[in-house]
Amino acid sequence: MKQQLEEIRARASAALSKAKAQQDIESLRVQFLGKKGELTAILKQMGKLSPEERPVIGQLANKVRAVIEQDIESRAAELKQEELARRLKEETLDVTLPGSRHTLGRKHPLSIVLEEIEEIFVGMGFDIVDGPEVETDYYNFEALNTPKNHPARDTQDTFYINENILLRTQTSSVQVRVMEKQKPPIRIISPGRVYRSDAVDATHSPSFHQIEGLVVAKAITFGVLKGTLQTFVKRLYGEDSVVRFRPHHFPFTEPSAEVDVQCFSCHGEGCRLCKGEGWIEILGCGMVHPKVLSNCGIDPEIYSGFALGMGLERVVMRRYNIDDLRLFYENDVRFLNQF
Ligand code: 2NM
Repeated sequence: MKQQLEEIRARASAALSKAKAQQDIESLRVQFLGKKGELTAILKQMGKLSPEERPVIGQLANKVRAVIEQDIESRAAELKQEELARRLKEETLDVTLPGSRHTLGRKHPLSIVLEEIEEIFVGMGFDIVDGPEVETDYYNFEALNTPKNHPARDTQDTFYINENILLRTQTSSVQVRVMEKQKPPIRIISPGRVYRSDAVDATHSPSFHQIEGLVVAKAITFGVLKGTLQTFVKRLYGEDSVVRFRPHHFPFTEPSAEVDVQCFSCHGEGCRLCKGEGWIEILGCGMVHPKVLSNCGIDPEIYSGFALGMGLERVVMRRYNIDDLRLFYENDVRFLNQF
């Protein structure tokens, strides 16, 4: 029995040294020390021994158990060390590798120029107002002195939801809403998206952006309009800009005008940028039609006003020499990264 115990110890030791994983160690523990293990099997035979032999073998058995337990523990510790060494080697982190860059987005060119225009008007005391893009026929046309038979209402030109509801074709509808609610003096701009039933090409889009301005107070004259727009154009295009007013027609203003700025590339000589004209059209404007004022509950005998409207895309295209407006809406970062 003594020999058997020695032999178990030797086998356990050999097997443990070959164990490759914690699982192997665990099954060896069961094999040698478990309830149905080899050591227990020996101890069960202790009854056959003489009273003299019993304590000697008992002691030896305990020693063998202790040795095996010790071997198990040290082999487990070894394996843990090996595992750590392996992971340290495998999971090395090269801190000298270049980092992964987080690219920051940037402002869209339309936003850059819109904010600049807003700042100019805010500097002259204007408020910025917003309104619905889905409008009623009344706010988009009727209130603006654009009656049912007016060509601007053609279904070819306007997106109708139904007979009475449409996508706004101008942000003047916002100004009608403000005039209805607010007593003069009124000094606002209403930038925003507008819609026209146009096919997409380099210079047309069914959806684009407008900035409209409105001033209503006592004693607002065409002179105030000219002064305000001259200031605006000089702030946008430089102090030496030359501005000209040309008579025009809009249903919601009387008199109406279009504003040109002298070509900043050729100074009026005529070049590619101004298509040989020497002048570049930048906005439409006029004195608010008395009918529009009274439609909005403002007495045209007491108050007068001027209004203006310009297309944002066109301003931005000229600023950055962009020849195709589709670039604004395609979200190609190669384009957007340039601003
Ligand atoms: C333009 C040109 C001229 C305009 C008129 C109004 C309102 F609401 F007061 F009647 N808002 N905007 C206006 C006037 C717009 O766009 C080319």
